[in-house]
Amino acid sequence: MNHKLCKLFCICAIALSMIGCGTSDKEIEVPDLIRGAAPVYTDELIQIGMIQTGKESDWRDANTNDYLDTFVPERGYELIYIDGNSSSERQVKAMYDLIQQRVDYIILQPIVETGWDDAITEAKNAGVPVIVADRQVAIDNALYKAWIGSNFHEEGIKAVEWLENYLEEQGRQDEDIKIILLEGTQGATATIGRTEGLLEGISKHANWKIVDQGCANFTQGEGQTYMEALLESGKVPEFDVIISENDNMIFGAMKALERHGISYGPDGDVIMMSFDALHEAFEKMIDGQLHVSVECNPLLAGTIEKVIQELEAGNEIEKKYYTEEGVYDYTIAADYIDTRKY
Ligand code: GYE
Repeated sequence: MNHKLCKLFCICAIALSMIGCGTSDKEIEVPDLIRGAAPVYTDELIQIGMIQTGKESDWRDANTNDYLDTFVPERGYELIYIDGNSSSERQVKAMYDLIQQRVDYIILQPIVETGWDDAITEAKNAGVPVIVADRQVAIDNALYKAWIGSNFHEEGIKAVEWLENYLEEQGRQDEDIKIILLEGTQGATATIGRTEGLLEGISKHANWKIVDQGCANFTQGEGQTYMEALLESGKVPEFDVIISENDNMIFGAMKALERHGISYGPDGDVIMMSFDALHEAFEKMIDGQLHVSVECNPLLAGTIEKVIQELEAGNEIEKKYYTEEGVYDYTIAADYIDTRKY
């Protein structure tokens, strides 16, 4: 692949001189299947098949845009983007299609961890390298090249630490604290890791209690309908905290609270916590509606591109690459909002 490398090097040099015009955080409509058009250099581009989960959240849109901005012909790539449309079956089928096309690499962002044994084994046998990103797959890691993403368990722990500090600052550390936990898609690493981290931390406080725990699939619509159904059922007459496993679900929950006349956020009663740290979450923290968002970085394509370049050069790579992430609450949101990239 030396000719590819040389081409890539030249293209990267040009692309680097253009940095600043390439990325956008704008939401764009992503067609179901995109083939990067590269009429002149097609046979020299590195062909990448990318299997996305779907369009369930704003985090996901930022993540998709990052791939579309990074793996472009000008940088030496042809991207075949496949939207999994929130269907694991569709994702698995896409994997077999890409193996058949003999793409140079498959980037897989699985919806759930299970069900990948046969498809990834097939890719390995066919000599098509698979890079897993964002969520993980529950298989022998020798079957794929590397995984790139967040430490979701650590994110859950950080959320609990924030709540401990906040309650202490408010002098409420000995109060009974009733928590509603809104979970993401079941079987997804982001849900598994965050839930484990949260439950581990929460269980250390005898006076904290989870009064309701349920799944809203990471979407704003389900966050709202879940919370509305819960409030209407009267099952949970009192609660102090809502922890939502992503920003979009808590935005939906906010609408439900408003409809029921319940005040929330630093300017209200209910303590509101979520994950992702979207730009909109910063706006809501500044507006006094959200207390904290634990960061989860969707911009993974740059690291993946480096991994691919190492593989092209025949170099050793790591098995796991974790992204660095912080915790942002309403007291500091205004200082950071202008630096946010998604
Ligand atoms: O937090 C959520 C998205 O897997 C980290 O999936 C990702 C999660 C993210 O839909 O907003």
